[in-house]
Parts: sequence; C-alpha cells; structure tokens
Amino acid sequence: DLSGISTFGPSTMIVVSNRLPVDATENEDGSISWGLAPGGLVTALEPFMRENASTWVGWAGISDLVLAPFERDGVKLVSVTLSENDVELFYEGFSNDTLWPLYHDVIEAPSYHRAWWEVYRSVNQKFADVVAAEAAEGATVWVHDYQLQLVPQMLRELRPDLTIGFFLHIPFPAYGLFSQLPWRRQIIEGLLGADLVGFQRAQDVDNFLRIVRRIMAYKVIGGHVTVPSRGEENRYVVARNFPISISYPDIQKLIKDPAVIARSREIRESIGNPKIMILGADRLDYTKGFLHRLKAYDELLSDGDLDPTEVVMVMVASPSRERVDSYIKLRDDVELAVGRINGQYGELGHYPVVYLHHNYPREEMMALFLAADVMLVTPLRDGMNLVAKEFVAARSDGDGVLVLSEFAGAFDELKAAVAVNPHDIDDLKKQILRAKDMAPAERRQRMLSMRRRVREHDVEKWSRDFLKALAHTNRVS
Ligand code: GDG
Repeated sequence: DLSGISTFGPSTMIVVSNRLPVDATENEDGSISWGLAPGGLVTALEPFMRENASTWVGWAGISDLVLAPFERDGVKLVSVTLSENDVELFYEGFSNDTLWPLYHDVIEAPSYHRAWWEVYRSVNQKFADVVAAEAAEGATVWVHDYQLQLVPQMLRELRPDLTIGFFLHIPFPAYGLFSQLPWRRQIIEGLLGADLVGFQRAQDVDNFLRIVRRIMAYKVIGGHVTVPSRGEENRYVVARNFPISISYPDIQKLIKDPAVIARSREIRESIGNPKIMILGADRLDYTKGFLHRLKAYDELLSDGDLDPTEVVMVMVASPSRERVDSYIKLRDDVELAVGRINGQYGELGHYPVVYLHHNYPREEMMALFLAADVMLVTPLRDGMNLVAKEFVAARSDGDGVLVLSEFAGAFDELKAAVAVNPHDIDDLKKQILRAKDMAPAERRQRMLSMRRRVREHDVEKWSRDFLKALAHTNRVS
C-alpha cells in the first residue's frame, strides 16, 4: 500500500531506529498492508512528528524486503532493506550478542567477531545514507539505540548541516568493561558525531564521559565534550541523562475500561483466588533476573516462609530473540526451574508458579498489574525498565507493592519502591517477604509518591526535554 507518498517532500524532523514502528498484516489477495504499531516511542513522538512533516527511518522487520516509502497517520515511513546476512551478523550478532551483553555488565559473555563488526558498520552506513537522502536542509535527526551508534558520525560526514541527537535506551557500561571492545574507539567516535548524546541514568553519562576522556583524550567540562576538528572550529557535544517514561494518560484510559477491571478479577479467580499474587512481566532476557527470582521463591517455599497453598507467582515471559543461543538456553533453564518448583510444591489444580511464555495485548498486561499484590521487577541490569513505571501508573487504587532492583534505571526515580539487590538471593527473599507483609497505610503512602513522580515525568515530557535540549545545543555551538 503506497498511498500518500507523493504528498511528502524532504523532512525537517527524522527519527531513526533499528525497527520501524510498523506491523505487517496480510490481505486476502496475499498483499501486505502496514499499520503503525503502538508502542512507547510512537506514542511519545507521534504528536510532535505529525506537526513537523516528519519521517521515520528503520527496518520493517522482514529480511530482503524492498518497500517503497509510505505514509501512516501523518508520518512518512522509510524502510531500510536488510539482507538475511545483515540480520544475522548486524542484528542477532553484533547488536544482540556483542553490544547487549557488554552493555549489561557482561551478565553473559559477549562474543567479539570481526565479521560481525564489518556488517555492523555497513548496516549503519546504509541507515546513514537513507537518512541523508531524506533530510531537508538543516533538519533535526534523532537516532535511537545501540544498534545505530555509528550513524551520528556517518551522517555528520554526509550532511554537516543537520542537527543530530542520539539516545541510548540501554545502560552505558563502565570503562573497565567497555574497554574490552576491540572497536571501542570507533563506537565513541560514532556517538560523538551527534550534537547531543542522551542516556537513561546519570551514571551512564558519567561512564560515557570518563571513557571519552580516557580513550579519546578530549577535554570534558561538565557535560560538554570538546571535539577538535582539523582546520575547522572545534565542535561541542553535550552528554546528559533523560530518563524515559510511559504515557500516563494512555494507561489511565486503559485501567478505566470496565473490561480490563473485570478481567483483573477474573485473573485472580482463574489462579484460585490466592491470598497473595506475585507478578513478574518481562521479555525473556537474561538481564531481567528470572533465575535469581525463581531461586529466591523456591527457597522461600522450602524454608516454609511462603505457604504454597496461599501464594501464586505469575511469571509472564514474553518471547524474545529466539534465534540467539543464550536466549534458547535461558528459556530451557527457566522452564526447568519452573517445572521443579511446581513439581515439588504444586497440587492438582494449584501450582505456585504460573509461567506464561506469551505476548499479551496491553489490556491484559494492565489487568495483570491490577490483579497483583506484589510486583517483582528485579533485573540484574536494565537501562530504565518501563514495566516498573507502568505498574505504578496502573495502580490508581493506591495499592500494590513494587519490589525494584537497584540495577534498573527506574530506581533513581522510584525511591519509594522496596529496593532490592537481585544478585543477593537472601536480600531478594527478605524483600519479597517485606512486600508481602507491608501494612496497607505504608503501601498506600509509597504508591502515591511513586505515582506522582511518574505522572509528572511521563514520556511526553521525556521527548520534549530531549528535543528542547537538542535545539539548544545547536544554537550554543
Ligand atoms: C529497553 C531497555 C528501557 C512486555 N511483555 C509484554 C509487553 N511488554 C512491554 C512492557 C514494556 C515493554 O514491553 C518492555 O520495556 P522495558 O523497559 O521493561 O524493557 P526492554 O524491552 O528491555 O526495553 C529498557 C526501554 O528499552 C525503553 O527505553 O526501559 O531498560 O532494556 O512496555 O509492558 N507488552 C505487551 N505484551 C507483553 O507480553 N503488550
């Protein structure tokens, strides 16, 4: 479906991310239509993009697909074609098996392959070339995430007239870890092609600036990096944190839906109306701490601190990166652990773990949040963690307890959560019990303070803050 393309000229605002925010649906005649897929980034940027003759550049999610630009809801979508080999080496390889584990504190060992790096570079160049061809004179370009860290510099070389912002959704590691990367210098140079480099947490900014100093020996004062340019004036790059968030109004609308409220009751009934429902909902990823959580729960049951007839832990594990070896292994390990616990402590018709390897609609996620007494968000390392903020935003009843890892970016803002170090199984056990036994007044006080924070710092504010800072950077330099 190519309707609407001709109404667009070059764009003054371009968003670039690995994936286009689109879903394909197959028509009766076998042709494919594309719709804008709702998601955090889309919601955050949609109003802004519609006002600004905007373009979104990204991969449509199907290899070797050549797709003409098309328009959806006032946004022009431009697809970057990736070959099967690109997907394997750039996406599954370098992005998800080198950068992802390295940037998450090497929870799994990163693989360093020169062939993956070469394809990472060439795919980043493809993205930069497409953007360069789409952008109007002096346009603003916002590049997203770890898959595209070379795009800012490549783009600056092609189009010095552009204002370029970059935002990293995942953590930026400490020097001692980052310096493992054989291509560490190239990555830093790639990022420094931007005018503004945004991170989730203040500690990510600190890590980045320390690395810039040590690897590039550039002058860093406050959040400003001076990038010397041969024969030209020096450039200035700003590094700052912009904690991402959720759409508060969207969630308020969802949780008022009578069907969602009814469903939350139904969920409790369907798991046998337990005294306590504990919930976890994450992508099935080794950063999210599934095995640590299961170990703590198993020990609480075997110690007799939790009664298997009174408590149910619902564990939603949404399918993720199913072709990467470490994810295949993780799934096996999680399912083994769940099976052991249910075999040991379950009875006919009642199991202490309800494990769901599914992708649910947003309505179902909200109903789950509303049904839970205790929400466990216990990643070993996480850039932000939106599930924590979604849970808080959903609990307009002021009830529910959030147990939150200190290693999630959200911890910097949600100080009223029950803090936990998920690497410490005893601490996990202790905090789960504390959450379960917390008095209603304390639950309410903590929840209200977290809700205020999320309401006042939602995703719309995040994108506004970033784009304002980006416009400002350009003026100063
Ligand atoms: C990366 C960073 C950072 C999950 N299962 C289902 C489902 N979800 C939704 C959640 C939430 C989103 O997916 C996951 O976001 P997170 O932030 O929790 O984690 P990552 O996917 O790892 O995201 C992270 C984020 O980028 C944004 O910058 O916060 O740190 O790692 O919205 O609700 N949604 C539906 N069905 C599911 O089964 N509908």
